[in-house]
Amino acid sequence: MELHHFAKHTDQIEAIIYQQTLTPPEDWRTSAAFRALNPMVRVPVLVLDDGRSIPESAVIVEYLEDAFPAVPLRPADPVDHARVRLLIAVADNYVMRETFPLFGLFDGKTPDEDAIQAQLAKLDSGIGLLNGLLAEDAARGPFAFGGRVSTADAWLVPVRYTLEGLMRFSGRTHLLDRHAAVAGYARSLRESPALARVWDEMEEGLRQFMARRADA
Ligand SMILES: N[C@@H](CCC(=O)N[C@@H](CS)C(=O)NCC(=O)O)C(=O)O
Repeated sequence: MELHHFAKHTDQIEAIIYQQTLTPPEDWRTSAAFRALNPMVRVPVLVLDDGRSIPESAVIVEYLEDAFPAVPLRPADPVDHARVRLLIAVADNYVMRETFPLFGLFDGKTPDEDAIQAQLAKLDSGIGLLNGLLAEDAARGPFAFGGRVSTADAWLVPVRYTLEGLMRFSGRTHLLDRHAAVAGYARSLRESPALARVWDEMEEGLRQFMARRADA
């Protein structure tokens, strides 16, 4: 995933959008050139115009904030910033991380229902934590925190989209029934055209992936 032209964009949200949407070369898992960009052999990787690369989404987001300070997505107040970081930590460590094993579990030829239930319980507990944080701040507006787009939204959009994908993939459409704030975030993010665009492009990416999978 390369972002050669990100410097043309005027704010970080545009750059973050490109982080989400540009696709790496087909052979990225085996390519020596890709390994040189990111020894962890994972996407995303931000490649600067001068060829230097920055892997790891958390590092990329912080770099974009440092490189484009004109439109800050980090709150100036340290306590508010801590809250944004907490949202990110909970979304990443207790929600996103618990979704990954489930895709594998649901994809098995003979799904192990006990293992699925155990993993769904862990995920439900993480979603509950995130839901609590979102609900506490809901009165201030549609976004993750403070009624304006922040770096927390850069995390929350893909996390919420992943939950959407998991519900569709597994047919377990009830996963967010008890978590109204997390469920409703899919609607409220559309108040920002940039966040809506990230969601729509992830949707299109998944559609293409599923079509390729069905053909294979
Ligand atoms: N901590 C990394 C995780 C990145 C990650 O795990 N990316 C997945 C795709 S979403 C990946 O590249 N997995 C390796 C693979 O698919 O071979 C980050 O936040 O950038």
